[in-house]
Amino acid sequence: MKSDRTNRVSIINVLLIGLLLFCLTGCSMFSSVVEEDPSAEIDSDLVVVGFSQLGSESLWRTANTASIQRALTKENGFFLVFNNARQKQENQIKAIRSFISQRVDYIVFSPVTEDGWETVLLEAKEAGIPVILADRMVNIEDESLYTTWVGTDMQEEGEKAGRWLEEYMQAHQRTDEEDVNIVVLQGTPGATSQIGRTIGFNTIADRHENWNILEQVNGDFTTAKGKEVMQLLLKKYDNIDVVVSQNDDMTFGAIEAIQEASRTVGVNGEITMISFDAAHEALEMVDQGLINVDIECNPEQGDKIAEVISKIEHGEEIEKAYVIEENVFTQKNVKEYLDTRTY
Ligand code: GYE
Repeated sequence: MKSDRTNRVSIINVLLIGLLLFCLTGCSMFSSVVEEDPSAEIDSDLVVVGFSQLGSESLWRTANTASIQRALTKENGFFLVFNNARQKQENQIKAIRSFISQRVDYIVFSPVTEDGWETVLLEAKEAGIPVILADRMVNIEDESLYTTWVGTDMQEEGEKAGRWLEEYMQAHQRTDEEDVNIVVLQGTPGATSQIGRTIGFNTIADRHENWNILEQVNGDFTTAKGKEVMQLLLKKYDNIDVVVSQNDDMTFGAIEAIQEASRTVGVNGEITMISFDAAHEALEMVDQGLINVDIECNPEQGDKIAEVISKIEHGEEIEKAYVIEENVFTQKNVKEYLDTRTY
């Protein structure tokens, strides 16, 4: 087992050096494939983990990558092979296949969307490599195709947003007869966070006849797309009361679009802003009153993933899902979290 690992690690080392040289000589295609330092001396006891991150579309994603890289270090006994799929499922499938052929000990991956993973997960299972899903989920019938999942309860996050709006409307004495016109900026279609937050919010919205969802549009979890779709929505509707934006990055773009259209947002503005993630930059905007509420989604998943792998290594029982705790931030409670926020 030990010498097997040593062989694998040295093969990987050679591959990494080759890849680095390849990149240094002008290849940009693979520039983020490997972030390990290939020249580093590798301990043969290290647990080799292939991590396929879905992209770098948001502050949340950057924090999530950093959290996993911080946890799966050499000091903690891991050798991490990192791949950034740039929001493309085909890149993730390629990365997973390459991890299988490198015979890594574990595959960690954050699936960009839920469908279409059966074949590659079966290949990993047949190769005897445990797969740990991080953040998003896969939609498959055979749950034995992955070992466990570490993430957050996205549907609950959507419900929290809806419940906050219910209370807000009550506090502002908006009666049930008065229409509340809502637009929803959705994340990547088919991603667990888009599906869960949509179902969660709509479950609460369905209870209110006067909540009028004008449109739900794809903003792809990015600031640029968030701004673009918000500009279109503002041209189309002059009666928007609430924007539900399924991540902070889209919220930044939406706020820019709204302000450029000479409209106002937030606690003292015309348009109520509901956001998700609670990155530091967004929490500052909650503090300033530009975002009314930010539903936290916790990207700090690295330690839990490291813990789960260690448990498997020690032959301990593990759960099929680990759900990370999260909070809701408004102007009332945000100050106490601002200083300690790491992302
Ligand atoms: O909210 C968003 C990111 O899947 C929870 O993906 C994640 C989401 C997160 O791009 O910012």
